[in-house]
Amino acid sequence: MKKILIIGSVGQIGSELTLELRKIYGNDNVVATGRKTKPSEKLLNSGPFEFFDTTGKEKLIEICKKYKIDAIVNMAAILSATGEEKPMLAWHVNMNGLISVLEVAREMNMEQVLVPSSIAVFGPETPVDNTPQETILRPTTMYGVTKVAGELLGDYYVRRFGLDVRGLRYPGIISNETLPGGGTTDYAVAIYYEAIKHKKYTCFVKEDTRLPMMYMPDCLKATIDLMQADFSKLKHHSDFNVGAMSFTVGELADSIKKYIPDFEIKYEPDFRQAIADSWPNSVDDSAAREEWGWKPSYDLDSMTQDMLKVIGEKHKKGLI
Ligand code: AKB
Repeated sequence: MKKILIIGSVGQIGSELTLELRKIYGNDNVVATGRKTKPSEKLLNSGPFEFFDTTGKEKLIEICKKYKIDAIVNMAAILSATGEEKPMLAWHVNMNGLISVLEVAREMNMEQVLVPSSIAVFGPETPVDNTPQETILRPTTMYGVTKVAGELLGDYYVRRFGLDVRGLRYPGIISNETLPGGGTTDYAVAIYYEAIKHKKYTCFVKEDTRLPMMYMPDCLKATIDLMQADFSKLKHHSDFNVGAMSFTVGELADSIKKYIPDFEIKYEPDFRQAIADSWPNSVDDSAAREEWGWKPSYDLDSMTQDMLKVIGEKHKKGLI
C-alpha cells in the first residue's frame, strides 16, 4: 500500500490509527478525513486532512484521485447507543457510507479496504461465553444490523469482484486520547476520567455487566496486523473475532480501587443495559490467531495502570 485514506480520522480509533499509520507509511501517505469535528493539532500538523461527509461518493472520488489513494480504512460509523436514538441516521451513515467506499475502491481498482465490524453483530440468541467465529448473527440494534450487513457486503465484494476487503469485530475499545461517542461500552472509558477528576462515577449499566474489551495499543496492533496480513493466508475476511480481556463493571471498579482506594461507584442503568445484555461476555478469536497471528498484550490491571497514569498527567496539566 502506498497511499491510505482514513475516513473518520477524528473519532476514537481513527485519530490514533491515523498517527500510527503515518509513522509506518510516512505522513504524506496517510490522508485523514473528518466530517465536522475540529481535528486535533497533532492530526492537522502531521499530514494531509480533508473535510468529507462519509456518504458523498463524488467527493470521495475527488479525494482519492487528488491523493492517488490505493487503500481506504472506513472508521466512520454511528455507534450502538446513538444508533438506537437515531436509527435512520445509523443506517444512512453506516450503510450508504460503506457502499460508496466499496464501490469507489472497486471502480478505482484499489489494493485494500478495511471495514471495522463489532461485537454488536451478535444478539441475545448468540452463545455468550467464548462466542465462536461462526455463530448466530441476530442483533437487536440498528448498529448491529448495519455491522452484519457490512460484513456480508465486504465478503461479497471479495468473492464477486476480487476486492481485498478486511475487517475485525472490535470489542469495547478503551483509550486515553480521544473520547468515544455514542457507544454502549463508553462507560469503560468514562470511568477512568471520572475516577481521576472526581473519585466517583455513576455507571449506566449494572455492576455484573460483563463485556469483551480491548486497550487501544492492542486495537491499533490488531488493525495494522490485519491490514498487513498476507491475503492468500486469510480464510475469513470481513468478520474476525478479536479478544483481549473480559470484565464486569464491578471488576473494573475494583481494578481502579487498587490505585485510588477511595473511588466510589454507583449504578443507574438506562436503555444501554439492554444493548449490553444482548452482547457476548467474551469471544473466541482463534481464527484471528491462526490466520494472521493475533495476540493481545494488555490485561485489565496493566491497562488500568496505564490509563490512570496518562489521564492523571493530563489532569495535572489542566488538559481535562
Ligand atoms: C459500541 O459500544 O457501540 C461500540 C462497539 C462495541 O462497537 N463501542
